[in-house]
Amino acid sequence: MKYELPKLKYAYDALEPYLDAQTMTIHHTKHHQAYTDKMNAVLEKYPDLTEAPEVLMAKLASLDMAEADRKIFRNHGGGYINHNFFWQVLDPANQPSAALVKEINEAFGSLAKFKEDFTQAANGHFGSGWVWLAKTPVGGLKIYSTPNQDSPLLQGDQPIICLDLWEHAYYLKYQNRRPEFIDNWWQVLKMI
Ligand code: MN3
Repeated sequence: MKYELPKLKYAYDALEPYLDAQTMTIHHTKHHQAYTDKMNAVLEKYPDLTEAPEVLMAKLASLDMAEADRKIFRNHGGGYINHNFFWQVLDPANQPSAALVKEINEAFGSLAKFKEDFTQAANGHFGSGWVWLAKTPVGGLKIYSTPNQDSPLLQGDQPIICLDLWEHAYYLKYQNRRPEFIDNWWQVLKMI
């Protein structure tokens, strides 16, 4: 089972000036491509693992794999899955979801409080990783960050909103100004 790099549904400059075209191009065609290729290379060794990467990730610990390969799939399969999701939540065609806003209001008190908590989690994350709004198996909403390319699927949660905190996501435009990148990212998130 070989996976292709999913095409972006919008142009690389569609999120300007907040996310610049050069960063988007390199992020998609180089970084996401590399995660995809390395995931394919490890899955090639396990032809019986035919389920979707998201399904495999959710039961990673029980997969019949060598430990070194499990780690590779966690990192590169995670990179493949997380970036698929990242591009989707930034699609300019997204409409704010009244249902999601209602859930967020119930969980965090208000949209403003949610944004504050999410931003705080992003700014507080050390090193590379992601910050998530995720839905737990019992339906609650949680904000947390994960290191590296770890997916919420690893703990049984479903990602709802995510932000890539790796330097490759922002460094060309923002350099060391990660808080500014995080603030500007809200401008291109149209789901809420
Ligand atoms: Mn990335």
